[in-house]
Amino acid sequence: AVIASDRRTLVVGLGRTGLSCVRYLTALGREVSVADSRARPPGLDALQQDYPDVELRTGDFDADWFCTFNELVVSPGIAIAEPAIAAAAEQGARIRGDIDLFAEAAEAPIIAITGSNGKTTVTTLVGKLAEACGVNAAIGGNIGTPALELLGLKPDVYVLELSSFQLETTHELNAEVATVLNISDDHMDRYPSKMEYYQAKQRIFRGARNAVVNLDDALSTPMARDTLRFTCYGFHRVNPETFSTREDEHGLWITWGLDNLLNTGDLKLVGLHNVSNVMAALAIGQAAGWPLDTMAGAVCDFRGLPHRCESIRRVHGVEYINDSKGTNVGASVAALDSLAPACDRIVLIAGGEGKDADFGPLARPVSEHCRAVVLIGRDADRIRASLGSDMSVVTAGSMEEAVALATDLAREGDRVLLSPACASFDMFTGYEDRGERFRQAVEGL
Ligand code: UMA
Ligand code: ADP
Repeated sequence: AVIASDRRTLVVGLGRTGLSCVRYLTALGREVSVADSRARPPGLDALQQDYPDVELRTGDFDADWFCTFNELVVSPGIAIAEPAIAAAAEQGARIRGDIDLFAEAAEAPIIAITGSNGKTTVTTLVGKLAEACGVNAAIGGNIGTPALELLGLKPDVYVLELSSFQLETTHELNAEVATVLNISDDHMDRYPSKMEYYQAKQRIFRGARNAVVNLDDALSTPMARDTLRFTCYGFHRVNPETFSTREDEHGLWITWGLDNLLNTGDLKLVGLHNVSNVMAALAIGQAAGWPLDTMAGAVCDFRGLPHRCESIRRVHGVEYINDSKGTNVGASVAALDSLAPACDRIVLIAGGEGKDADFGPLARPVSEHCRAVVLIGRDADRIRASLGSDMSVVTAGSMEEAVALATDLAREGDRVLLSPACASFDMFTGYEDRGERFRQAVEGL
């Protein structure tokens, strides 16, 4: 028998996720309360209008109150190490997240995509492949629409982009296809060490049937193999049952097994990291059983997303590229390495809120590919300290100033690249705002 207290759930956080959890749980007839540390959390009006009976407590989390619940559904923006959450867990409360609730209720197979970089690009591309193959896909998760809002859409398949925060609170996802695209440092302000971040990502494989594995990144391989079926991809590893690449006089090909599948010159996406993303998407579609020829045509039509290595404009022989979504060191390293071959030198605009990252890995690509670096934002000095002393580095107080300085430093044949390696919240409302300000400054030149 279910006792009354078994039915009391505390939803922690009232952002998009929290609100989706309130909707879902109240529809199941569960008694829910909500906690949010902010005085006026974002979903407040919707909650008060649609759920006037749901108790909401704002301000500092109250451990005593948290301990009166036996289930906490925690939003991804809140660390489960928060003392009040840890205290409730200690008392035996079950700590879960929206994806855990979703996995229990999903009515169609789940394709689940995580990784430090490329998640949104691959998730969107997999959605396009599904569409081309006549498969009705519902797309959500970290990409924007909370997963619980996809329930009821009756799709053929769910395609979810998942963050390490969402996976941390997911016990069994049971995905049809799961992948960790790559692992490099991110969110080190939320994890005690790389190990915890890596382990959170690995949870995506729990209960999965197919794993898509990036042969170029050992950390993308499932730790526990069980009965998982592998579909692999990676550069220059032509092999049966593998998506790979081969170079010949016609350029770089993507291969499936021993056969050339498509020429990367036909892709509209820019950069080698995107060739990796295309192979990942094809491998996911292959694991899901979609027709290869249709997928090969559809990847060539995909133009990519704004703020991700997006070419804005060419002025006096200098191409300006907006990679504002390059929000960690690994992303900016990939952007530099993959954009450098098609230009003389790069003038990099970087900086912002560094999330306690180690900027050391930026030094090599900066010294190999950059003519100069323009730094902005709070952690500019930390980045400067990580770059070689022979690199020309200047600091700017605004995006407009950064673009003007970069323009002075660039020569014909160069690229000016905004790829900050940092979060944006010290100067902008988000990466879109930062990228938009870059675009406006470039268009004003
Ligand atoms: N917050 C508080 N107090 C609270 C609750 C939240 O200060 O009590 C703050 C958090 O610290 C965070 C912000 O509010 O800064 C938003 O947190 P949230 O958990 O309420 O976020 P949601 O609005 O529910 O959005 C979340 C994801 N956000 C995060 O993981 C921070 C969204 O990903 C996702 O699209 C959405 O769920 C739907 O699934 C965004 C993101 O930035 C794009 N993700 C990170 C990333 O991609 O790097 C992980
Ligand atoms: P995410 O959703 O994981 O943040 P996006 O697809 O939005 O990933 O891309 C964000 C940034 O990460 C891009 O602007 C690019 O700089 C970098 N990036 C994209 N794909 C890859 C990849 N496969 N490997 C390394 N970096 C990548």
